[in-house]
Amino acid sequence: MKLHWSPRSPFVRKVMIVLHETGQLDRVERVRTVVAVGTPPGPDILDDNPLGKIPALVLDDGRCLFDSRVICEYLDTRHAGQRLLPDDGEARLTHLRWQALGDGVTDILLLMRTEYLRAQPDATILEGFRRKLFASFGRLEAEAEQWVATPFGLGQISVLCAIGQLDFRYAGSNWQAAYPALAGWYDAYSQRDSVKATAVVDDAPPTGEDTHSLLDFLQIR
Ligand SMILES: N[C@@H](CCC(=O)N[C@@H](CS)C(=O)NCC(=O)O)C(=O)O
Repeated sequence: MKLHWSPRSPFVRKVMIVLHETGQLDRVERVRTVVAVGTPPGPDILDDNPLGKIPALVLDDGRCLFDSRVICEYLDTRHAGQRLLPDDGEARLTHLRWQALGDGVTDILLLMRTEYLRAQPDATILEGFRRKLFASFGRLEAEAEQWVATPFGLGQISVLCAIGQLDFRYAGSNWQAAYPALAGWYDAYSQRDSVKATAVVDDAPPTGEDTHSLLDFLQIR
């Protein structure tokens, strides 16, 4: 199988964590694919994923799976260990709910940075992102204890990738001070081999971009 991949993508990271956790790393060939909202996608990705996004997983029969949710669920049916997304019932709903929240936070972080880096960012749009982020982190904090009690799975993986993205692009935000239960949980789960091995890395040349005023705006210093 061929995975459209980048070391910078939090959504690709979800897939990489699942591959690690389920012992399937050697089933996938990673192909570096560069995408960005501000850059029109080329045929390298569009031929496989018409939405022009990564991750995208090309199966051996030529079909392509996207997005990360579909890929992770597919991979989870291809191993003999404990399922990361339980088959049915309350446990499945719990993981799907957390996945939606984690992925939603990641989406906001990506969109917020895109807006912020525009020549004239729209203050109203940024304010909307800010409120949604605070509300989401409040919800994550309130539910952090339940995650320890729930077997590790896709829900926790999505939330880990969302928080990893905050740390990656907004290092120094000091979110841990405002959300201590979440921080404790995050620290503990960050020790997993799959999480350590997939930390997001920026291999692009430095842009001189300054996110400090955005950190002030977020007021989580
Ligand atoms: N819902 C999608 C989101 C994927 C996504 O937004 N990926 C980013 C990279 S982290 C991307 O491809 N951005 C390029 C674009 O939106 O055109 C998923 O879960 O895979």
